[in-house]
Amino acid sequence: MAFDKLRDGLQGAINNLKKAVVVDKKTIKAYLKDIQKALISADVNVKLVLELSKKIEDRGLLEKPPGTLTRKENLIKITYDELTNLLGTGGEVELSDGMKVMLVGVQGSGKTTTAAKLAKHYKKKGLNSKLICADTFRPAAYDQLKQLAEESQTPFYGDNKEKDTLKIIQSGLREFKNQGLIIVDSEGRHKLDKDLMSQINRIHREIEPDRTFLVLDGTIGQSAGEQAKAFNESCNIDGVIISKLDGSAKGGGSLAACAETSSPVYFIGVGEHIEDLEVFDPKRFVSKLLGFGDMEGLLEKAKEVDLDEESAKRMLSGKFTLTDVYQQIEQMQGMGSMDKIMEMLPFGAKIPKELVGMQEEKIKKFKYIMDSMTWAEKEDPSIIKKDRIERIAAGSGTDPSEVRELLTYYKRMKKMMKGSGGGRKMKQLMKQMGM
Ligand SMILES: Nc1nc2c(ncn2[C@@H]2O[C@H](COP(=O)(O)OP(=O)(O)OP(=O)(O)O)[C@@H](O)[C@H]2O)c(=O)[nH]1
Ligand SMILES: [Mg+2]
Repeated sequence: MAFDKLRDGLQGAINNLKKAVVVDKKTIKAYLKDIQKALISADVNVKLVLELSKKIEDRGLLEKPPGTLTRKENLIKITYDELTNLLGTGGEVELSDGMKVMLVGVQGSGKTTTAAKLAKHYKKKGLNSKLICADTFRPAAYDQLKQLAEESQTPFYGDNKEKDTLKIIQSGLREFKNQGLIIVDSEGRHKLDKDLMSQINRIHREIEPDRTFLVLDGTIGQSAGEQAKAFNESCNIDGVIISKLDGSAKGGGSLAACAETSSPVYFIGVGEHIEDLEVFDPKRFVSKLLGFGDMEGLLEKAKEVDLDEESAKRMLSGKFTLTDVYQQIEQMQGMGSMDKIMEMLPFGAKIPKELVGMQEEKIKKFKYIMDSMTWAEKEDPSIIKKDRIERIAAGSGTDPSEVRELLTYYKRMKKMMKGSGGGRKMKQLMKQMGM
């Protein structure tokens, strides 16, 4: 698999470090050598690797370990921080019905496959995805996307007789009445040639997509940076999707190279099937690389996990939405034992017993359910009526009773936030946060 080698290399470095008796300059040097080797073999640019190890070294030598971390543990935490920085930004992109999304990229980078994957991903989240084939360059493009659209049961528009791409898109938009999340698959060319760029520019001006994503082939490693830069300059992309990371040992290189050009990577493609798309979240990604269990413990010990300030403020103002529940669950997943988490949440001891005993499985399910809700539904769950409950359950592969259970849980939490005990706890929290 794609990141196995990188993961093994990084975890090998950490294991060697753990065995060391003292943490002196020599130990740190040896540790950094291992880290460098792992990154370079994943095709991360040597200059970036050297910068990263310099930062780890400096911080490792100078920094007072936060919380109850030992120096050794802090070195690992610093590695986590710096790798997260190296891989840049990303995370879930909130799209909504009524938006137009355009995919661009060179030939064979994975645009058509990714278009179908995105349609499926956002459909699962409750959006009304639609696909337009705007590739008049490659003869089989129409059939390819049509078939993928059928597979994902997504409405499709294309016209294999029309030669003008712009006309096809305009007809498609008319046919779809500009409703739903419209994903436009565009054509690719051999290289970054002028024709491709001017074609994309022309479509851009006319169609004005709400989001433009560059699809990059992950097997090209660090050369991904050049492409990201070129597309950034000529057609103002909003972010990158890196495909084919399942079969490539160079994934680390392409991720780091995109980050270097300040192009956020939002998704990674990890297979040929339409389900093989993952949201790219650098923090989660790096903690997976370094070993989830280890990182959980470390971050907890460093007491780095603050309750998100925005979220806390919203709660204080009496507005408590499912988005907040979602964030809590996200935090819980990265943080280890439930009891510890409870100590940090503002409602402390007032947490319902059943939640404290809540299994990891259930937490995951709640997350899937919320992933299938729209943003508006998470902000105001009272708008979720019976038919939506059924669709959300279907979209998330859960049972309607589980969706209802989540909604009940939310209502109880909300009530608790309003209660007087909650208020007192809140004031404590406010004080702690210096508000
Ligand atoms: N293993 C793997 N294969 C992928 C992935 N994404 C795309 N592919 C394969 O890569 C090949 C090219 O993908 P397309 O989606 O046709 O690429 P494209 O950018 O639309 O190509 P053009 O339209 O010719 O420019 C196909 O055989 C896909 O099945 C991925 O994440 N993993
Ligand atoms: Mg294509």
